[in-house]
Amino acid sequence: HYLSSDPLDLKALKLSGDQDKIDNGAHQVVVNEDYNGNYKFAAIHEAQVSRAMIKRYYTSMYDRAISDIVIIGAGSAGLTCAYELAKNTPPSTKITIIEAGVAPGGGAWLGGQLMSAMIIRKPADGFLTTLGVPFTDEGNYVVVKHAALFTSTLLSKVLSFPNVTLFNATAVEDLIVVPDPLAKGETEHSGQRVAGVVTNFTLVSLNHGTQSCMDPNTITAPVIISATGHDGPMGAFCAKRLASAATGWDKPGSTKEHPDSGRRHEMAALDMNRAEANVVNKTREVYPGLIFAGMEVAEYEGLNRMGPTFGGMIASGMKAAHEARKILES
Ligand code: AHZ
Repeated sequence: HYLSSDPLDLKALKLSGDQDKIDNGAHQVVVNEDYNGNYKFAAIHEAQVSRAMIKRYYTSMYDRAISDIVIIGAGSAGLTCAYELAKNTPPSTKITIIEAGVAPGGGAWLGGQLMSAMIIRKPADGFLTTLGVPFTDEGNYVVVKHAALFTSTLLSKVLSFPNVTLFNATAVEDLIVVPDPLAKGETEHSGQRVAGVVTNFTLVSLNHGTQSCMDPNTITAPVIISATGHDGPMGAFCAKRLASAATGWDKPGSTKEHPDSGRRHEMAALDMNRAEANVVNKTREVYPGLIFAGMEVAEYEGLNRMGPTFGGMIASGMKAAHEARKILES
């Protein structure tokens, strides 16, 4: 039943070298929805499946490297926010949701103590009416029979907006913090603003302690909404990052202690433009006979990290070699 151009004919394809036939899915559609022993699917080539996923995923990543709004965390708060924004902003607004878990929804698949019912106090029940989620009215509050009904409805509506993109199994592991071009004079935040997020696949983020440097990726956006909850391996992520910043620890070059590690220094948030030159310029003998190079300089000096750009490492390595020769020759 197969045409000669059928992609399942690997030998013919290999001989012809015709990648178009794989890309364009040249195949014969012979289907039969027969549950009496003769069910037939349309033929498919494995590469079609791979390419259908890869093309979409990496096109999305490419597109969303510059977003308008990033929402961190797809729990009840993050998803509600995404819905409200998608409904009330122009359809060209790029709303990007980063969710660390494989399953979006956070804790909103259940009510309290792992029980099913979801209690919502008035007047927030208006949102259920907007979504079309059924509930019972108990006077001062309403009850959705199962939290999963709320979350699955909200999730499906959020994902139906063409301008909403969800990257799940992806964690925000730092913030991009840059000098704020609009800041006037000395401000509480040293004239800096958040300008994006630093991301990695969650499985990578959870393994930084077991492998040396697995560099992240970045997404820039003028507005970041952090709704990471308080539980789980990365809960309250930005709240903790900002608590560090409030001590002055996060200001590049600060000499204050990091509140968690107690170390005098630790690298600051990501800013490619400041980070690389600072690392090179601060590469030096930090203790008689001990030179720091690369990101250890950023850790020691509390400098910005640069993310996946390696010129600073090369130049810092060069400078360290130069400093070492100076010691040897002195
Ligand atoms: O996986 C997390 C969850 O889905 C995700 N998340 C956390 N850290 C992240 C990171 N990068 C990307 N660094 C991350 N995603 O954020 C989501 C948070 O959802 P949630 O349900 O935990 O938070 P929420 O604020 O939407 O809802 C909280 C629900 C609670 S907890 C609570 C109590 O303990 O008293 N009461 C309510 C109503």
